[in-house]
Amino acid sequence: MYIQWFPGHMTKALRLIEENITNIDVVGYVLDARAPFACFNPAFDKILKDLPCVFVLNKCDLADDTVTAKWISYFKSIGMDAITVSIDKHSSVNLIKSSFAAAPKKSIERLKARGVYRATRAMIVGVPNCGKSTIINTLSGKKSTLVGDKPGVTKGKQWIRLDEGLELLDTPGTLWSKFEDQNIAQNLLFIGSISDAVVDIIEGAQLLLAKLIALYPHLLAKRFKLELEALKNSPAWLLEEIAKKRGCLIKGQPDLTRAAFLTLDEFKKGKIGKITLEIPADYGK
Ligand SMILES: Nc1nc2c(ncn2[C@@H]2O[C@H](COP(=O)(O)OP(=O)(O)OP(=O)(O)O)[C@@H](O)[C@H]2O)c(=O)[nH]1
Ligand SMILES: [Mg+2]
Repeated sequence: MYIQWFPGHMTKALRLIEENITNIDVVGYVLDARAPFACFNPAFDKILKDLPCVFVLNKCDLADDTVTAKWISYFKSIGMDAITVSIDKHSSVNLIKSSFAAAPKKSIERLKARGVYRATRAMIVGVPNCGKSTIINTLSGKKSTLVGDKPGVTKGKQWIRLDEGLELLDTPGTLWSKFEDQNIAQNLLFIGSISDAVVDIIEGAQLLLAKLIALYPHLLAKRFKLELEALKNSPAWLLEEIAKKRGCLIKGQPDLTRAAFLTLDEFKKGKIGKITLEIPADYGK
């Protein structure tokens, strides 16, 4: 399966980010904690230049805590600020705000030196569906921007003013314009940043099962009530087995499409367990 997904609105979104960069003091770079490396967008290297950047590892409630700790150590080791947050943690709000406040913001310092005081302007960027708008709503304490469990919910830019001297710019999700490494594209599909509609869903689910067999066999076996031995079979066999066990049948035969959607959905919602698909060492990072 070859995945390529760069719809027209993403070119527009990258242009929007580039056009607004001169007004920004700090960037909140949101990464899905289940696949942080896949969430890096090489296009940002050029656009964000030397702006201070806080990496926000989001959806930590769905990720493997041990691996999340490894990612935080990795960011520290390269001198970058990174924080872990999730929708279910109230402490996330203060952590994000204080990280933006602590980032060294040359633009604000220059203004202060001239006696001018204004709010810090933070731009929130990241791949589709990583939780940018949710983070903004959590910070503002209300539904300031639209969120949804599919990629491409935010279409344009939107400024949200918070009381305490912080203004946030929500941006649409953007991706790598071309995936040299299909492993990255697959991980983005599994975490919901690439639309299911652009792939062969059965093949996609089999690829996910292959990864889970390698990385988290115990969780997979437990969720689908299988013996560990059974995971020695092929992912294709496993998907059929899932179809049978979950009653995804058409005229008594396994309905692989339904089983594939079910498998991907259970992974995305964290029902298989707290899982991270990437560890820093694998990416030479
Ligand atoms: N479990 C969990 N779900 C989250 C978290 N943050 C966001 N979500 C969910 O992830 C989905 C996507 O959230 P959005 O805030 O719309 O993501 P986005 O990055 O703004 O997406 P685009 O606008 O499409 O680029 C929603 O269903 C959220 O409820 C989190 O920390 N944990
Ligand atoms: Mg959004």
